[in-house]
Amino acid sequence: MKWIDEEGDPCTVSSQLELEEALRLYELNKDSELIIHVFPCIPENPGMPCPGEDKSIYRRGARRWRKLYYASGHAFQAKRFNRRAHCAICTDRIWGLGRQGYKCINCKLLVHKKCHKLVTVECDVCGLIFSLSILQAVGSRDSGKSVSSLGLKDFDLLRVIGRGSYAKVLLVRLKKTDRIYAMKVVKKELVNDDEDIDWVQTEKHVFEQASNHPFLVGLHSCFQTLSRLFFVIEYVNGGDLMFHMQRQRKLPEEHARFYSAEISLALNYLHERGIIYRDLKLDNVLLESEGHIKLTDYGMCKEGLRPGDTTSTFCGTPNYIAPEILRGEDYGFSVDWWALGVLMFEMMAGRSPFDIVGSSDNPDQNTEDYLFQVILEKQIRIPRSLSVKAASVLKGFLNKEPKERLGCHPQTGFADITAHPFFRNVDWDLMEQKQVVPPFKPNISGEFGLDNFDTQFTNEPIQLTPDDDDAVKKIDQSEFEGFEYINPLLMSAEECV
Ligand code: ISQ
Repeated sequence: MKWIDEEGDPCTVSSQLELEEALRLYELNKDSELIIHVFPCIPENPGMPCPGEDKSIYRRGARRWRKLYYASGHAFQAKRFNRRAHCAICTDRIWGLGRQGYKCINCKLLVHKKCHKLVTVECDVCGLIFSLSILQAVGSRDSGKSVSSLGLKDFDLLRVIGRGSYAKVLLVRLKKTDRIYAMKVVKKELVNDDEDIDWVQTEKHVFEQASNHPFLVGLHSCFQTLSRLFFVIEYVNGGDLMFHMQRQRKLPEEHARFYSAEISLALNYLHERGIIYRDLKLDNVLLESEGHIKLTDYGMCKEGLRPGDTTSTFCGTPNYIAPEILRGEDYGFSVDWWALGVLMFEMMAGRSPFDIVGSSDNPDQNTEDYLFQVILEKQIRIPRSLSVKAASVLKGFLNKEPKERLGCHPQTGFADITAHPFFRNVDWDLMEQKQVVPPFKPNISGEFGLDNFDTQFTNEPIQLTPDDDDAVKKIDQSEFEGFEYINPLLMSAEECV
């Protein structure tokens, strides 16, 4: 038997006790319906479908955007607990079928669903502004006045500023406020299997968390049309590190120290929240107008990892992929510290640690497989022009063995980085408060700083192609239910009304 929980996920019911629990929850939650599917046989292995079970019957619910429940500044998400967890209100164990517990996505407070309204302690992560803004937003919703979602009509589309395999990034103006944003546009027809759905959901969820950190680009809002998903993102006008490296060739160690320290703080913030970034590269490090960094693009992130947890998906940008991924091993946060090593090498040496002299003339050495072989086997040679401390930090991050890599010790990982001689003079607290003056202030020229973006993009025509009715008909719109979002932290008072 499979019981469909409130999120639309199937839960196996394999004993009378579990069936009674499903019935008890149905009564307790005053749910409008109790859905149970009965199959003639049991799954081959736990978690596998039963013989004859068509998984598409669950698709609607299973992929629905995770709902947030707000109370005292907390943003709770329903969760299923497979370990011992206790409610912070009544202290009883959170147990039973389905998502009986709520977990605050910010401070991780655990409570029973039935207890969440009793929480009086404010969320300590977001503090007062967050709860006030949420209350403002929720208050107007509860009083029947909806917080209207934004739409394409609310924006002037100004220019193309970037493009990836899935998405196009536009520079846009919110008409109501004249504020400028970046807008990531994803065609729904490209989001067509479970992995793609996960990707969009993860990106949105990481974005929501990122809005609380100075070195991560934050999300303003999300909306959709029949054919597209839109992420309205904070606009960072100084260009990316790839753009700047193409003009500087290599950076003084002092500059590389500043950028790598800010990047380390951003990565550590994500790791502390169970998120592996998995896509650190020069193109994803943006510079804001003063010269501080902001990481962007969370589509490759993996979330939900607890300390010591691992994952195994093969992904990343070839030049930055860590050896443990190439070896097909399970991996964790270590892959981000490897990528930081590659990026620091590129900044200080002006080339990749895996560039092979003359490889462009030899077709055999110009393949991805050859690059992977080099990453796995070649000993990294640090240019003699670099200082001893720089050479040591690069060797630390570029250790092919993740257990021995700088930053990867389960208990002291981040402290090992901050204590490394290369970072000796960094005041990490000042750095995190953006109180350290950046070594380079981008020249914000051209309208909106557009001179800092590649003309390959900015010269592209801006219009979005009209919807193709036949393609739109094939899209299951229920996949995208609940995608709309407005970030109360980034909204000004007049926008909220
Ligand atoms: C924000 N500002 C500038 C460029 C961007 C590219 C991708 C995502 C967000 C961005």
